[in-house]
Amino acid sequence: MKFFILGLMFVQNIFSFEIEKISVSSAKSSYMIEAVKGEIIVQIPDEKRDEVVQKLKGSGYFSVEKIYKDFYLARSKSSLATSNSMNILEKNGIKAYPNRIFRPFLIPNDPDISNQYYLSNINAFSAWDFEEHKTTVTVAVVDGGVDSTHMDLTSALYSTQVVVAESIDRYDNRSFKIFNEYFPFSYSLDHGTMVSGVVGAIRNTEGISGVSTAKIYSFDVFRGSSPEGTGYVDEYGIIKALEYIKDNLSDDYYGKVIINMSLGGPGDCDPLLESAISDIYNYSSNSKFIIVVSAGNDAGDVSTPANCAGVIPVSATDEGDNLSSFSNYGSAMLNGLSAPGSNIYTTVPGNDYSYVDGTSFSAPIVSAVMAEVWSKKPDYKNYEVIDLVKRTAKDLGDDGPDKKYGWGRVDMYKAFSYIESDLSSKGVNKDFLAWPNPFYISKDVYIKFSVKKSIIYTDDKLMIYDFNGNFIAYAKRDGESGFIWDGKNQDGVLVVPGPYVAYYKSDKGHAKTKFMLFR
Ligand SMILES: [Ca+2]
Ligand SMILES: [Ca+2]
Repeated sequence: MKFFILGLMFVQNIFSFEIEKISVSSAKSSYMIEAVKGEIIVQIPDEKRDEVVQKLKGSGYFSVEKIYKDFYLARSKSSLATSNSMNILEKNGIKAYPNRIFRPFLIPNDPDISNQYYLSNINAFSAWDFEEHKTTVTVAVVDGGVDSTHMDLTSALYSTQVVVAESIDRYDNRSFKIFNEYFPFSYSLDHGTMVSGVVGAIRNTEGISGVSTAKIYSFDVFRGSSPEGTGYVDEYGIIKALEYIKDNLSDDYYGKVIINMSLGGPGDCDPLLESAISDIYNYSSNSKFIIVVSAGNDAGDVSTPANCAGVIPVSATDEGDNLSSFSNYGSAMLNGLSAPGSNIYTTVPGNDYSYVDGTSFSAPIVSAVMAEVWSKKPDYKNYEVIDLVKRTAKDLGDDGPDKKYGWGRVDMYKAFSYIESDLSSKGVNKDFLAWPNPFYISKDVYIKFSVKKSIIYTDDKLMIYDFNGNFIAYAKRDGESGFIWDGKNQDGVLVVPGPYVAYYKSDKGHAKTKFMLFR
């Protein structure tokens, strides 16, 4: 791999490093990356350490600092461009890599008139019909922090947030201050609140519902990056966050942990990322971690770290199950999945909501589906969860796993049906179903219920309750095994949007199903 300067662009920021754009060419193609100017990451075997450090110091590097295992960050005065650094080292037979910059994968979006279509697209509403479960699964959102006072997020969050913040001492040593913040948290980017809403906005009648009921552990790795909100973090910072998760979230208290990274940058995976990622997977004997990463928004090849071995890269789809125009794709997707990423309605800071676009929002959908599967099946190993979600995804594009959609667009209902063997063996048609679900009063007029033949009997009734258990109305009989309801209470008044429960009871048995009602 050769590095050379194509054009220089310096971005001033509040800490002392400068960002440089460099062109990287591999055997296949060339592309621009952003990296910290004058810094390189070098892997130095222990037996060669003194010799290599000596060489580095003789070539203009004033600091060589161990950052992870046998990886070192070498810093020159920033007048030494990254590509020159690489060249000098290559001449000396030392493999070096740029300290790359990663950014969140958000695209500004114009509001559009739709709702949380992504929930029905992945069959979340039908999936939620399955029995509630209480096993803790944590989604670690490695992002720009979260607005912990958002009414749709507060109770989904742990009471602490981890901040990975750059710090440079008076001797010019770079390091990361890692500290806990307590409620209410600060946040460096709105992006983290948007991603968190998709993972787990609270399922109630207010605002939106996230895909899962997972607990969210928020990380702010963009703290201190540019104040205008176009945050970034270097590879060093990402490594520190991953190391923190491995060392601190392996405790049983957090249950299984899914690491969501809706960020990245162009280029191949490098040995430092590979090493940190494989350490996470190898860390615990009970395989309690999964890493899910957005594929990126350049309509080009899959970004890194999404292309690193072991992580689940996620491309974006739209309402019509087509690849979103901005979504990255490529051979790394053969290990990945796709999920809605266009027109995603989610939480933004200040108790507000907005439509957003990007693979940034596809990854948390996959993280959330995996979290739900894992909380139902806590005995599953990580690879069993990954396998199940892949095998139950809706195959799109070319037959089988492909470079655009990976194993397909996630289907939460199919994933759930698969693990509920008692249901899948009976076939879903025989179950007590609400249809259509979600139920839009304005366009659907009635929601229909089909009751299992085995429990249909005389003197039966189907009652609608709200989520707090308050009786709302009786559904009307419609045919032999069906009922309909028009969304009105017993006084003929339309009810408020939100989740409801239908309860059927006869002398032969009873059944319960949940559904979502929208205006
Ligand atoms: Ca809500
Ligand atoms: Ca396919």
